[in-house]
Amino acid sequence: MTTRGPSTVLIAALAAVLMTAASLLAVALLGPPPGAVMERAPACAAPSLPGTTVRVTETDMGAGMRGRGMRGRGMRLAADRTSVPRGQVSFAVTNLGSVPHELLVLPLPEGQALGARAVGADGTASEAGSLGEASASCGAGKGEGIAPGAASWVTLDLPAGHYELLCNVPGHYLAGMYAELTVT
Ligand SMILES: [Cu+2]
Repeated sequence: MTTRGPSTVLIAALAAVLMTAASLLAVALLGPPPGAVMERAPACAAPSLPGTTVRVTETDMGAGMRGRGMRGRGMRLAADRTSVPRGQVSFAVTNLGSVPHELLVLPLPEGQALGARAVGADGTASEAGSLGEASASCGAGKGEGIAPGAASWVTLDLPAGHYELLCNVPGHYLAGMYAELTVT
């Protein structure tokens, strides 16, 4: 059995100090996350995701547009691309608004216009046929809604076709929170 001499202990301690310094240096060099330049610092950001990543931002005008009804509140769902190759598609959703939002991925049948889904008395569209959703604050998949400043993400396997990305928080689809995604 070999015993650790004082020099081995010293080297181990030195290595630990160096590793701590290196991680601090990495934070300093990489700087603040991209979200830091936004008006409101996000509570979290989506991690690196597999496949083609579609970045979705959700906004509402909040206080500045009050009193003009849902449609006048500037609710918007925007994706950074309108077309992706079939296969693994990840959605990284950031809520830049002042109220909770979510993202649903629904097929858009041939001949059906964007934003034209029937909305029930509860202010939501049918979620039948949904391929998936991102509605967990700072998490993947389904949750209780994405809090303002938070992100959510989901990875889906999408065949070629047309899809409608939408927020189905009551009233939000009618207020204009939808966008089209074509998978080729
Ligand atoms: Cu919404």
